[in-house]
Amino acid sequence: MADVDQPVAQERTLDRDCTTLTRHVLQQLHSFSAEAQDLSALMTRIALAAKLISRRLSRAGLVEGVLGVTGTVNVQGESVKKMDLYANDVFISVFKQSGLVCRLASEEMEKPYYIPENCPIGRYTLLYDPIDGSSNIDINLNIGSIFSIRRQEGDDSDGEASDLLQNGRKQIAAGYILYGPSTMLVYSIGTGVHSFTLDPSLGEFILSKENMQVPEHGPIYSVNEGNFWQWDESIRDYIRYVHRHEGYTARYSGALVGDFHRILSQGGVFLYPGTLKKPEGKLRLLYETAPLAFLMEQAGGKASTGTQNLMDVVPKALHQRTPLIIGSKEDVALVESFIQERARDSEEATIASRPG
Ligand code: AFP
Repeated sequence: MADVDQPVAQERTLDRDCTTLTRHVLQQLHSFSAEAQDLSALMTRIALAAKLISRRLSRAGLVEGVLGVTGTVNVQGESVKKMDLYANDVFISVFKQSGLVCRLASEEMEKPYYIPENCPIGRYTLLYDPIDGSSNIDINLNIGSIFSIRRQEGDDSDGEASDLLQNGRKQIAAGYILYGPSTMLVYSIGTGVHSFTLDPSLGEFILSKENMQVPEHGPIYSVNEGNFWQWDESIRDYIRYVHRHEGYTARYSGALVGDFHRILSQGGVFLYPGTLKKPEGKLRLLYETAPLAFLMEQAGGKASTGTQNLMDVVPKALHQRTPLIIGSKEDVALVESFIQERARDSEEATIASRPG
């Protein structure tokens, strides 16, 4: 007997296979307006960058010039890997002659990179971390790229890009690429968070999950506990709390994108707090923490510096760092409660120590 459900199942599979990133962006915006076309074109080019980087990574151990360091240090004082430079150039290259992006700002460049031929019409700036978690490259573990798109405000005639020094709510799109067992692209244009998986046989990112929602609470805490004695007492209080209570488990890969993806998928909290030597933490606001905060808010979670909603932080400089506490609402609130408690205690102690 013929299987009557077969055509339906086949139609569903075909529909899923045809939901490419480009089509999805246009569907999300329910429009073919100029802005919708722009966003779709921007995402298509980011996807191309992702495919180029992914292709190079997949052959890293086989070809010359992929693994290892360049021997230089970047603006952050970190040693630059060959893949950092390659990925940085890939993003610049895919936006040349796009007419879309006038400036790109990245972890690897002290100042924004201008594409003069795009600037008269390019209304957008791409902020990105080309390779996040680069210490994982040489040992073949997961790494990522993070991106954020902002509208250019003003003509930036002095080349200072000061319009970028605004809070995270100015982002019109953000996302990341995870180079893991498969390559995934997760993005939001303010209409939820959607994940795509690269189908190597098609060379296309195909929709995996629409409207990802982070659980209200999750079992995972993700933090570098090697910094325990470098943290403020309030963060140590939180860690002691999870050690003493059942139902928590630690996961930390040393690459933010993978750790974030786990929290987004399963719930819990990722922390990179300030340390004694670096009270502002390690992670950069404009192209690491703000884009991830945008995604987490869109997925129903929260991002905080510990004392402020991360989306409200206004940077004073392009490469400014912020502490990061991000994930399920309840878990972020729990970390914040330890910080607030210590702040209250120290305020009371100050008042009590005042003479008379
Ligand atoms: P690298 O790119 O230098 O490996 O740094 C990765 C990163 O910026 C982020 O991806 C990690 O979450 C974090 O730093 C790890 O830092 P620690 O090694 O200090 O835990």
